[in-house]
Amino acid sequence: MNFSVGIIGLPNVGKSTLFKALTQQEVDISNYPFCTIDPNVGIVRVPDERLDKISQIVKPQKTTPTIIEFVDIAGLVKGAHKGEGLGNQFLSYIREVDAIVHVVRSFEAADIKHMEDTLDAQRDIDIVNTELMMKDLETIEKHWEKLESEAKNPEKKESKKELEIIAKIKKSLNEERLISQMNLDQREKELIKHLNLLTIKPVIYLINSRGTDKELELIKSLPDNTIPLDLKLELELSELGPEELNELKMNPRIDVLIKTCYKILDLITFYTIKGGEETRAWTAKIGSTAPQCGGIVHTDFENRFIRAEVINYKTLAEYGSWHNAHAKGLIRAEGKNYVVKDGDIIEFKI
Ligand SMILES: Nc1nc2c(ncn2[C@@H]2O[C@H](COP(=O)(O)OP(=O)(O)OP(=O)(O)O)[C@@H](O)[C@H]2O)c(=O)[nH]1
Ligand SMILES: [Mg+2]
Repeated sequence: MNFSVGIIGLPNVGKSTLFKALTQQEVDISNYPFCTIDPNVGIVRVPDERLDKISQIVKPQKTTPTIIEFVDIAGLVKGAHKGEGLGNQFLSYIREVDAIVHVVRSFEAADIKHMEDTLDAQRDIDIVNTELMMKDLETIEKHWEKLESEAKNPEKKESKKELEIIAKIKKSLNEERLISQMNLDQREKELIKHLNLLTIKPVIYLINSRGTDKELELIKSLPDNTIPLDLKLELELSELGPEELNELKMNPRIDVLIKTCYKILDLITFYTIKGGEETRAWTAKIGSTAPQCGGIVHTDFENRFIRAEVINYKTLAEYGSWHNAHAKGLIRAEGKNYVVKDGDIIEFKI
């Protein structure tokens, strides 16, 4: 199962710099606004100490990490929902991603043009969020009339429920609150999924800053899921090998961002070891059952599922070898209702 994360924000704030640091792809990061027009798409290996440890224990021929997709989207400006700047077209790219990294400039650099001329992280966040909310309101308006007439039909109970949720969302958006801040439950989210609303997606705010006192002053009252990161430095570090990093005593911090993406997307990692041939990490939604996770690996593992043999990473690491864990009877047989836990190592039996 692959999940994708869209990188958005005002022009010239460091979105492509982040994309390049994450993916090592050669993309244009020239110093002018609207440098990116068509989206850049790249796959990033999810860093995972547990996978490394399992590999040390199992010693497979091959180790395969799980991946996450990042999409670097064009900068957006005030009035974008009405077609300002590069206009509306970029919004369709945001519709397709599962989560958003919203890059906000908080670094000082006289030579790099800021669309709003001064540094003000909260103002910039509000500009971008307002555009997304306006677009969501527009989507809702388009859908409203049709839904309202459907809801009058007593047989269409779902339409009535949907109309109620949408009325609630409209109120929230008009009060300048993102849908993601509304605590909708899973059923409500399902009912309006087809509308592909933008502000329902979970967001991480990435404050692009060197972390000087003055810069940090600007980010004191920002929302949850805010990560300060110096993207220029991260890009430089991403180009160095482990030895050079060691010499400089520097550690890249970009992994924090990838891990936070997992957190906001409610994802877990499970592992397969395929008889010692290949140790591999996989991604699933929290709450997935054993057959559902089987289906991520191979359709047969879902359709012809009999049982799963499971040991959690923690237990395996404690016993230090597959053989010991097996001998002690620590590999459990689980049935089709078993909810897979983060860190489970699974052998699917069909
Ligand atoms: N000083 C400094 N410059 C930065 C930093 N991050 C990015 N830049 C510079 O800012 C300029 C724009 O960076 P990009 O990554 O292309 O910005 P973008 O958000 O993708 O811009 P658009 O595609 O035009 O929307 C480049 O010259 C970068 O080198 C930073 O942390 N500090
Ligand atoms: Mg760019």
